[in-house]
Amino acid sequence: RAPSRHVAIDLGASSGRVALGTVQNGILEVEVLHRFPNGGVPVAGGLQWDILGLWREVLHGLTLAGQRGEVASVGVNSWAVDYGLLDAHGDLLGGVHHYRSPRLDRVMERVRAELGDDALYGATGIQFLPFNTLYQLSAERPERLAGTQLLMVPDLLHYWLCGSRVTERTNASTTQLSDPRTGDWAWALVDAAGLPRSVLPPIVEPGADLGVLRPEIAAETGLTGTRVIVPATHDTASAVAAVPATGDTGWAYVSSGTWSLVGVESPVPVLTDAARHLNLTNEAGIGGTTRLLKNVMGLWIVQECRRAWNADFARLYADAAALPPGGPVFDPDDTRFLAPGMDMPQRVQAACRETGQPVPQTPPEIVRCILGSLAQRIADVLDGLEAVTGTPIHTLYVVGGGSQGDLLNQLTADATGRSVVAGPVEATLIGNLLVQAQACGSLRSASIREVVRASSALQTFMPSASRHAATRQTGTEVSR
Ligand code: ADP
Ligand code: LRH
Repeated sequence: RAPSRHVAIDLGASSGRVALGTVQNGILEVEVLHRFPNGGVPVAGGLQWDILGLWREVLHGLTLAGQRGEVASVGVNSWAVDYGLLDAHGDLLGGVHHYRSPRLDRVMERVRAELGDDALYGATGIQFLPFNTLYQLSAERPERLAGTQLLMVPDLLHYWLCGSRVTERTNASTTQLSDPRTGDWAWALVDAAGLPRSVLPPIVEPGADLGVLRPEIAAETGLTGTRVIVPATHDTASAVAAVPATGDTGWAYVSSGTWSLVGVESPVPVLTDAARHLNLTNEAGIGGTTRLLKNVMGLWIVQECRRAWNADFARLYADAAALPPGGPVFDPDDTRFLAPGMDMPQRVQAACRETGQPVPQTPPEIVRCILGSLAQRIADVLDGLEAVTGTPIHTLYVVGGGSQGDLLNQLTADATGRSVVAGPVEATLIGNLLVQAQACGSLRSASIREVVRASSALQTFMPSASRHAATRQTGTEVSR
């Protein structure tokens, strides 16, 4: 059977990539064609994304793909919650605000006081995070919303690629404006929040075919006949789709990058009081599944420290691994860590000092402290997930860029007491590509997870064992 070729565009908060995926005989080969950095741009007291810069990188990646021959489809995923506003002519109005922008100070508190937590959680099942799209829209000047249409970041790029204006269900779920039972917008909540219904585009499922590339894009990139097929456009949903687990229960995942998204897959949304008290979220997954998970602050804290020190990741992680076990831990989900800042190392030190613990001094000590704290927090969230679902978790699958960190993987195995299976690193790209391939009929009867398992190199970390006990399993590496 002829190979089927697809292009995935994965925009993460810290970097983006464009990759070519080839599916043949139940195996996926991924070639990353183009990588580029991403991050917030401070502007006029706020923080925005360089959306046009990202678009230029995407076009460059697509041109590289076009040089490789025929491509059946292309699809974009990105981080959640952020959006652009289009005017009646389809022009982007202003920029795309970053979810860490200070413009959101105390907006969530106001909306929660007005609408009530029961109504908000009951309608959406989404965790209270200050940057959810609901609060971002509530922070907009009303006249900016009048007569405009919202497109989430991947939807905006799909629009620029092919002209179609829709949003996709997994990312729509992160807005805290959609109903997990119907998959449609939670209209009563939209009305109660005073948002014009016309702002919200129709929702489509992952795998929807949006049509061919605009003629000028096809000509520019050499991708003639290529269709835009919507993946799970929320990066975490694509990553979870590519978790190499077998069976439906008994396992959890961490999608590890800028954030550590810790959760389980559930056949139905879990909107119980217990879930709400733990502030668990019910984001949409592929195939009608629910991603019952929690945002843990993740490697963002290390990223900001690295920026402050102007240091190299590999060196920091190697030096941190050489330190003796133990040491101080803090709560990484404290909101003090949310905003960017060159004082991130001092924030970590203050959190240790305030809880009467030894204060880490050197960069490796601080990194070690952050990783130990993340591992402990992941363990706490797993206990909460077990309590809420009533189902024991024995294996933890860690996917994403952070799964390359042996030290964090071992600390996570130790803190959770579960075996940790690390990889694939590019789970988001893989999930994106395989949803497209499935929509094109190229997987035949194989499930996405079967293809991932057959195509990935994984590494297992056992609790309390030394780091040298990590065992290699067979498989092929994703090329970098
Ligand atoms: P995002 O999609 O949120 O931008 P990624 O999945 O690309 O994030 O992961 C980026 C993170 O991966 C970085 O913050 C870094 O801490 C971690 N990382 C990258 N390379 C390595 C490595 N060799 N060892 C350990 N961690 C790494
Ligand atoms: C990870 C992520 C996460 C969201 C956050 C805003 O990249 O999509 O799932 O909560 O960004």
